[in-house]
Amino acid sequence: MPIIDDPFGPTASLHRGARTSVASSPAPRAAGILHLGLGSFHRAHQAVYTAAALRAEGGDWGIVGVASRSRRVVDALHAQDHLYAVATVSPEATTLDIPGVHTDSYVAAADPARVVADLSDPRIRIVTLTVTENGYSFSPSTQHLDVTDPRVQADLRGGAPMSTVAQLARGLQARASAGGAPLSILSCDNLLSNGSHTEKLVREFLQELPDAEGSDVLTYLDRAVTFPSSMVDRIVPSTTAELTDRVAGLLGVRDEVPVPAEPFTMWAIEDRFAGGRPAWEAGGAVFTDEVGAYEQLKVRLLNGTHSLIAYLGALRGVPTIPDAIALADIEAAAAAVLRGEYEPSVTAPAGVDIEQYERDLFARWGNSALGHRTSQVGSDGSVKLGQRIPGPIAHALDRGEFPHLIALTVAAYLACVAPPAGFDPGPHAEAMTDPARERLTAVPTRDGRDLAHRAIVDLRLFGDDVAHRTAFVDRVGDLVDTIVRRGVESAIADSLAA
Ligand code: CS2
Repeated sequence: MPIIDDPFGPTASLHRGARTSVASSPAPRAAGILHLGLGSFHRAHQAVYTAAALRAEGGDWGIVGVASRSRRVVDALHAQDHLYAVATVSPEATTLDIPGVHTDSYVAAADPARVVADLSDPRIRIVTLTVTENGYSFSPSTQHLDVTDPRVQADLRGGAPMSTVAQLARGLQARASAGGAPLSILSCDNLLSNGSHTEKLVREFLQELPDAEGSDVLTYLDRAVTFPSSMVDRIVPSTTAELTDRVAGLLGVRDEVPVPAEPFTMWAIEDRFAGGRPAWEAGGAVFTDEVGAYEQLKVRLLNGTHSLIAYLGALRGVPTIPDAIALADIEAAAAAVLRGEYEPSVTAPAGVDIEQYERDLFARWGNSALGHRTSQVGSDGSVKLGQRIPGPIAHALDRGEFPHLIALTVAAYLACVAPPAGFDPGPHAEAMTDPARERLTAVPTRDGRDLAHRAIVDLRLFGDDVAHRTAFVDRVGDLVDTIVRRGVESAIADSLAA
């Protein structure tokens, strides 16, 4: 039985013109949150917690959702009174929840000045971000704002800002001039220390501006703006036509933009909000001083292992994460990297039972009803792996141990997105998008070691420390050669036996 869980009562139609009325239009109320990155993850995570907070305590915490470029979700949301369904999917059941918390939405690329104007509006007290690891204009090689990025350069010259960091910086300037109301900027992306990371990049952008432009706003930042860190967790695959049809069947009306998600959900947040916050704990969010420990646990154990499963799965020719983890050698490799190479590098936050957490991970990856694609998890590996692997590599090598399965993760990643001449990684690898693809393939490489050197040392994809770990770089190269010459099964067997 679907649960249609609507905070505002069943009064209106989800879709204009639909015959059946099953969900509501939210009661008119003001927005207090501006969200940048109106993708599926935000709609199945922060929106659901905000709905629970509004149900519990009310408050002017409606969300204005800003999509970066695509009109698809924004147009559909306007046509549906900003209502959509979150389908919680497991092999046992599909249940529906309609958050109904968005008051408006628009596309930043079409209206960048509006982002700045909204950021300067004192009624907005929180800006949340889900712009992906790739959306922060961060250079792993310098560990600073990527001032060589043409978009950042254009944003520094002035005009309507197109990059997220510039939108925040320009919005903060406008807010400082408009009275400087307190504001919190809350990153909800899978980055370690995502709050201080965002703050650092915004400040670096402002420091690049001529003095007169940058200095007042820096004082305002010190006085009235906070950047709390948060750890977000919920597996949210892309929506498929099959899911859209299934939701239409359950709802009795057509929702063009439903979001599938797993039953598990978690949010750990630092409680440092300059202008108040919704009662997100009503949805189960944990407010804690240990967000760093939660982030490490999640980014390494879940996301790091997820990357391994995705690349090995794609090379084995399987379309989804549950298909991949069902293969005995991939399951063994996942268990080995998780327990032997990631777990030793983390300290569990108080109250988290790490063994239970790990058992849950295998059940979550195995959720066959979700259909999470290997190509989705494998996309943007150049930026994702930079968050997931450097700490655990250093931790293992400094203790005299060798992270063979992390080396295999990187080798499989390279075989997928920069396949050596004559090697066909298959359709799921080809479907992976990655901002470093062109740089990786621009120069032909002689063999695996040459490719690993180009990625890790020349391009510094995973930062400075990994670039100096020569034995690791060579091992990655040798594993690329094994994948190409003897197949991914051999590379997995070699890594497990090492
Ligand atoms: C995944 C994450 O795509 C990926 O890289 O590892 O999106 C993962 O599903 C989420 O972080 C789960 O919270």
